[in-house]
Amino acid sequence: MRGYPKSKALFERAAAIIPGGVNSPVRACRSVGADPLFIERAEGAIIIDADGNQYIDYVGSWGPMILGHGHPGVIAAIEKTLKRGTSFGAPADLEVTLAEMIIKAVPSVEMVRMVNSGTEATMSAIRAARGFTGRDLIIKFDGCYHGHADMLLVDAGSGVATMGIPGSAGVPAAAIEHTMSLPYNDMNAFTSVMTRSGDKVAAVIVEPVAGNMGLVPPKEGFLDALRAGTQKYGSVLIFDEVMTGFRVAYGGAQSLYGICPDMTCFGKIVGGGLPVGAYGGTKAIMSCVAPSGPVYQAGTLSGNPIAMAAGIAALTELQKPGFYEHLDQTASRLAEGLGRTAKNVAIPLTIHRVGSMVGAFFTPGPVNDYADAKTSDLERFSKYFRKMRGKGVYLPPSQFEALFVSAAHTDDHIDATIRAAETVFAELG
Ligand code: KE4
Repeated sequence: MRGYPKSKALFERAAAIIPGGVNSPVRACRSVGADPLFIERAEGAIIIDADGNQYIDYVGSWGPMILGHGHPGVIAAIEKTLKRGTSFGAPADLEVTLAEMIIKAVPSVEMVRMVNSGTEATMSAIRAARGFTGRDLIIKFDGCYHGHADMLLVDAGSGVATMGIPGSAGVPAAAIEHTMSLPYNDMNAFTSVMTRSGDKVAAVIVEPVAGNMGLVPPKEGFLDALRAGTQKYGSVLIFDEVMTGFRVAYGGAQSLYGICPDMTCFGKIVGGGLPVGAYGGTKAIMSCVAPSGPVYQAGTLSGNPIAMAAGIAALTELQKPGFYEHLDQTASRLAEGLGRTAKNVAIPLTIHRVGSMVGAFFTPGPVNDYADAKTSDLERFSKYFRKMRGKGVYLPPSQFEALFVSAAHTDDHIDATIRAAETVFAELG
C-alpha cells in the first residue's frame, strides 16, 4: 500500500506560503479530489514521489518530456553549456541555432522570437498580429487554452457568436472586449462571423489539435475553413502549437494537416524541459516586432543559453529516423488497450489519439467540441484518476487534459497501464 507522508508534509508547508501549495493550478489535483504528490526525481517514463513511490508518467511535465525524463543527450548539453555561464543578457550562438532549427522544421515560420513560456508566445503573437493589421478583434475557440494573458482568458459568451466574458477574476471587461470565442470545429459559426466582421479581425488563434479540453482533433475541413476565411479578410491565422509543436510530428500539426498559418506559437518541447516559448511567422509580420518595428516585446531571459542548449539537444534527438513512427505505435497500443478494456466492462469511454497525445473522455461521445467534452462523467473520471495513481499510473489530474506518451515508454509500461486500467474499470463499472 502506497504511503505519502513526505508529500503530505511538503504540501502543508507549501500551502502556507504558495497559493494552493502549487506553482500552477492544475497541479493541485483539486478537480479530482486528491492531494498533489511532491516529486523527488524522474527518469525515462518513470516519476518518483518524495516517499519513493514510482509511477508510469503520462503527464510528461504537460508535454515537454517527449524523450522521457532525464534524457542523457539533453542533460549533457545542459552540463556542457553551464560551463559557459548561465545567462548573458546578450545574444549568443545557441539562440541562433535553435531559431534555425525551428525555421527548418516549420516552413511557415520565416522569422522567430524566443520567449520564456507559451503564454508569452501567444500574447506576443497576438500583439504582433494586431500591430501588423492595425485591427483589434481576436477570435479564439471555446475549450482552447492559450496561456493566461488577459485578452485570452475568455469564457464563451452565452450565444454561439457573442463577445466573450472574463474567464477569470482580475480580467477587466475592457481587456477582453475585442475577444470573441466560438465553438471549436464549428465552421458555420466561424464563416458567418467572418462574413459579418472579417475586415475587423486582427487574428484567429486556434489549437490545431485541441489538447486543453481533453484531446479533440479538428474535424475534416475545419482548419481549411479558418485558413480560407483569414486569407479572404486579411486576418492573421495563428496556430498555437505550444502543445502540438514537435509533438504530433516534427513539423507540428500544420505538417500533419497541410495548413500554412501566418504565425505559429511554440513552447514545451522546444525548450527540452527548460522554460522556453517562441513565436514566429512571415517576415512581413515578424518585421513589425521591436527593434525592427513598432510592436514592443521583450524578456530578460529570452534565448537563455542553457534553455537553448536543452532545446537544441531535444530537437536533434527528434530528427532521428523512425522516432515518431515508433512513438505513435506506442501511443496507439495505449489508446487501443484503454478502449478495449473499457468496452469489456461497458464503461462508456471516447478515446482520441493524435500522434503521441491520447484523450479518454468518460462519455459515450462523440466529442467534437467543448460542450461535448463537458458531458463527461467527472465523478467517474476522478475515481479513475485516484485508483490509477494508487496502482502506479500518473495521469493528468483533469478530464480536460491530454495524456502524453514519450519515447521512453516501452510496451511493458503500456501493458502494465492497461492491466491497471482493466482492474480500475471493473471497479468503476
Ligand atoms: P505556458 O505559459 O504554461 O508555458 O503555456 C501556455 C499554453 C499555451 N498554449 C497551449 C496550447 C497550452 O497547452 C499551454 C499550456 N498547457 C497547460 C496544460 N494543458 C500547461 C499546464 C499548466 O497550466 O500547468
